[in-house]
Amino acid sequence: MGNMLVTGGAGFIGANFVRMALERTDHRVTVLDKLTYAGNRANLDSVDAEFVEGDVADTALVDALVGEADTVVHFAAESHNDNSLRDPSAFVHTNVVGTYTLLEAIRNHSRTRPIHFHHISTDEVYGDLPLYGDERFDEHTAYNPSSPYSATKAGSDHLVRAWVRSFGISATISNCSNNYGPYQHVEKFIPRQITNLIDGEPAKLYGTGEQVRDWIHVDDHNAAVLAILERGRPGETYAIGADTERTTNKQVIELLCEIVGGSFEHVADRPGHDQRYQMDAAKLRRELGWEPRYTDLRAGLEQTVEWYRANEWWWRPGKADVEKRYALSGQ
Ligand code: NAD
Ligand code: TDX
Repeated sequence: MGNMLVTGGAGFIGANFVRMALERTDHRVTVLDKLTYAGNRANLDSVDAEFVEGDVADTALVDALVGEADTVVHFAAESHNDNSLRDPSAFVHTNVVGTYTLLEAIRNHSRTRPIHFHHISTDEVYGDLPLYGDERFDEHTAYNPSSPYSATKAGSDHLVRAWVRSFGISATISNCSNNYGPYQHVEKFIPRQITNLIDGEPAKLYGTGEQVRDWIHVDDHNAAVLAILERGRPGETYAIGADTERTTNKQVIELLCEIVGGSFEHVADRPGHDQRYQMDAAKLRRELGWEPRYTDLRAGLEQTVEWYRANEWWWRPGKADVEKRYALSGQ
């Protein structure tokens, strides 16, 4: 039984990951999370993991925690593009300096025993694709990030590769497409629309809504991360995406309006809005035998809507503030 340190484990994807890792593996899990606005201790209610509140950029704390781990899975990040357009500073701190701090701790402890680092990243590091083509991103696509968020994630990926090549640490990277599912913060596209519609408010579509995201259920993402931890090759990068049928933001909103009931309105567009993301996960499927389980977006959304209906206590407290912030930018 090994010790796994999970950073950002009180956030959306991290908390779902901790639950899955405890169910499917025999690792002991320690979570390091700063509990920013996006982190919620309740996401780990009745979960058998040790919880440490702290910053991934805190050198002494991180070195001590990495010193107890065999595996480190790094989810902690500032994760929302719109916030990075309002104030990028926390993105540089957490996504760049935080990742650097972890890498230095891994380098330090790797001198005396094996330790593996898995870095969770995003398809946004590749920039965007033309709306109407068939191109996809894969592990060989050149980096071309658009927003402060994606630029800091791109920077963190480069740091990981440099620490592998220059210092010989053991690390893997995964770049995943847009996630949805339980425990996602109401600032993000799908939960924002579900909770607006539950409140009898219109869903909010940026600009024309013709942009395309490559939606994947959070459990499919996390199952891929476990497959990489178990069977991935150190030093490698894996693209993660579920090959969901191409769906525009407008079509997602229309689906949600049908499922929850209600209507949508167009609001101000996001500056520099990426047009289309699409991942080619052939390497992950071929080499690690991973397959997504949620292949029907409508069914996945219905299940997610049920979760938000049943867990209003979870999302209600932050909802009004998020909408107040969006209103300031006409969104
Ligand atoms: P989230 O915003 O829901 O959660 C982030 C977590 O990190 C929170 O619990 C927060 O408290 C914690 N955190 C933030 N700054 C910290 C710091 N300095 N020290 C310690 N903890 C800190 O994000 P998410 O959507 O769960 O994303 C998790 C990871 O997955 C991120 O690295 C993100 O870039 C990546 N990712 C997300 C998506 C997506 O669709 N959400 C897709 C691909 C990749
Ligand atoms: O109210 C909205 N209306 C709207 O039309 C919001 C919040 C978003 N949108 C659009 C913008 C995007 O085209 O929906 C799409 C999805 O938006 P977000 O949920 O903000 O996601 P995105 O910017 O695509 O980034 C997400 O996927 C990649 C995550 O937030 C990142 O952490 C991840 O790296």
